[in-house]
Amino acid sequence: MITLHQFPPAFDLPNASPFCMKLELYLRMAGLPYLNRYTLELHRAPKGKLPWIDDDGTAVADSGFIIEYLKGKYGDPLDGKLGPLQRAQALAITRLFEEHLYWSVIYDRWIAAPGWEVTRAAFFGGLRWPLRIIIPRVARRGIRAELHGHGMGRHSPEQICALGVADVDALAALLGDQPYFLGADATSVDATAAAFLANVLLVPTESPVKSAAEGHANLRAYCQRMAQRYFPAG
Ligand SMILES: N[C@@H](CCC(=O)N[C@@H](CS)C(=O)NCC(=O)O)C(=O)O
Repeated sequence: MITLHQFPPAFDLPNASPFCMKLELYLRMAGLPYLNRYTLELHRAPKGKLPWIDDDGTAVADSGFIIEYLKGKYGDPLDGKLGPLQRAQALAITRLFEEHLYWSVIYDRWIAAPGWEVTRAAFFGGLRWPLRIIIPRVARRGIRAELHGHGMGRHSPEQICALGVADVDALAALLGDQPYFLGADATSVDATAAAFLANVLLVPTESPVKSAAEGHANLRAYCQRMAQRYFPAG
């Protein structure tokens, strides 16, 4: 049995970590049974980040490597028929979400003042004093350092917003009027896309990036379509 180690749900989403939500969505899309284990124990994760899986004693970390592992062991019902061009498009779209848009989402949640108020209350509001004061400060300092290391955190707030909005506009153009990112059928890139878009559109934080996404009817409809199909109770 596959055990999925991920953060506990937050923001009324299956997961407020887009990477965790991506993997749970992939498991559902591929029809693979799994058990959820909600955890904050990053030190137990093989690479110190969530999600990771334990598959009957085999530990695998990183959502991308996990999906490759699952395809190798259980088959590839979603992407098996894709040609080289579609695979290249999927890779480019995945990188756009995970390696670029992700960082403006992180900035909006953890650094921009309105987002931070909401994030602090949602993630740390339940802690007892003085942890309620100390932990969020330490966590935010770590995120600030990560943003700086990536490079996104070196830009002005206006530039970070503009970069995020440009990503969202490009993704809306790539989706166009197709039901899924690669056409008529859902593929694994939709696990990434729907998880990241839900973490932009369906969160209680407000930001120019969220407003830009809300301005694209196709992105809103896509998110709804994916949620109804794969998280029908949610
Ligand atoms: N490339 C990894 C990224 C995972 C990742 O960044 N997870 C974040 C949550 S969204 C995390 O665990 N952060 C905790 C930390 O860095 O300390 C994947 O695809 O799984």
